[in-house]
Amino acid sequence: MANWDRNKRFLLEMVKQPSNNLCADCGSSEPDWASYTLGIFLCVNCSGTHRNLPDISKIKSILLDFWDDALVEFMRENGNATAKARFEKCVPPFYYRPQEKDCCILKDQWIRAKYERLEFSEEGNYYQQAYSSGIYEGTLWKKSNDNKQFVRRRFLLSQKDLSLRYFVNDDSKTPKAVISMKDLNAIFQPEKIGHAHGLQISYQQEGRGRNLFVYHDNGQEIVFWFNAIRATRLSYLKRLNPSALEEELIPLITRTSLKEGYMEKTGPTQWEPFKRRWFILNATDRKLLYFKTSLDAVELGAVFIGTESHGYSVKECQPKHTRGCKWRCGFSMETPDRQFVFMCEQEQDQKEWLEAFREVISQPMTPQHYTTEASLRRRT
Ligand SMILES: *[C@@H]1O[C@H](CO)[C@@H](O)[C@H](O)[C@H]1NC(C)=O
Ligand SMILES: *[C@@H]1O[C@H](CO)[C@@H](O)[C@H](O)[C@H]1NC(C)=O
Ligand SMILES: CC(=O)N[C@H]1CO[C@H](CO)[C@@H](O)[C@@H]1O
Ligand SMILES: [Zn+2]
Repeated sequence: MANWDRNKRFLLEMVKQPSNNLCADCGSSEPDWASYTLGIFLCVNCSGTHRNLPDISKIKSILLDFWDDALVEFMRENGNATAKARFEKCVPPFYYRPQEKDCCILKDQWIRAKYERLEFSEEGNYYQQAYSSGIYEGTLWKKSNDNKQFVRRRFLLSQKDLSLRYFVNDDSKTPKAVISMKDLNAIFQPEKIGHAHGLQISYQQEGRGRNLFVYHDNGQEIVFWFNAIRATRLSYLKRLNPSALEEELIPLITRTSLKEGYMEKTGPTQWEPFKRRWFILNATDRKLLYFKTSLDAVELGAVFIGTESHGYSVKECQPKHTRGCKWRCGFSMETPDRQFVFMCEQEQDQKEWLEAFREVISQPMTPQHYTTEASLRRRT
């Protein structure tokens, strides 16, 4: 019993040290689990994945389990920093390191890559070569544009011409689409897509926002695709900005939108019935895109969001009428051309949209933004 208490105290001291006070795999704070075969401190969520790798990692709770002297000594000799030096020795710069908030598949594969496949323990690891070699090819399930079905499509990613193509048939020579790395953005959207491995690929074509929704049944494959796309995006960014530091380009590889979700919207006279639309607010290009549903391939429209001094503002409001409108939390957006009225389902949502718009409106515009504004206003 004496050992039980003393050893628990030792572990609680260890886990407070700066190198151990974050989960070794997702960086979340106050880890209270540990792998006593790898010598790392973990959050409960990551410990769940370790539990699925029993040949490599064995898990105990710091507070609830019994720790004998030898195991405590092992933890002291190892720890997060030692494990990191060994298992994260050569993580490619473009490789996405998941954080606490990220989806399960990213965290699960990061843990498997590090400890099971030893993907980052030596230079030129077999698995790492797969997504670093400049070309990646295979089939993915892609949501059909006409209905909710997913269909098999062959995809080909090439670093040489900085593009992603896909083909309707396995043996077709002519791609259905050639997507440039210029505006391509790939992010996991498991909830929206309704599949744990669901990946959304967004891009621009003829000035319109477009989406592809894909998944692969195998978790390793979809994360390889994701990182192969990241590698190709990084080559594109390097070619575009040859003098920039790699650290400056890495945050630009993939972006998340400021906010997305359903709202109800009426037409320009505000007497038209309200219609539910899926909105995406992008802080980078200051565009609010809207789609018929969350899984639509092509945008219905886009609104540029400028600054207050250019006549853009948002405020809470009640609409003139409520035809077609099921939701009650309204706000309006003023632009130089017209007023928009939006209805949100929940007050929380309304608050988040208002905050998101205010954040964009408060940022100064760049020359690129003036060009975007001019082209969007011409379109409407
Ligand atoms: C870990 O977090 C994910 C969401 O990020 C959740 O779906 C999953 O159930 C969690 N697993 C455990 C073991 O808590
Ligand atoms: C926002 O727009 C920029 C420029 O078009 C694009 O590169 C980026 O991927 C977009 N972000 C999202 C989340 O789609
Ligand atoms: C993922 C993570 O944040 N783990 C921590 C484990 O310990 C190392 C070494 O000090 C830290 O750098 C990591 O932040
Ligand atoms: Zn964790």
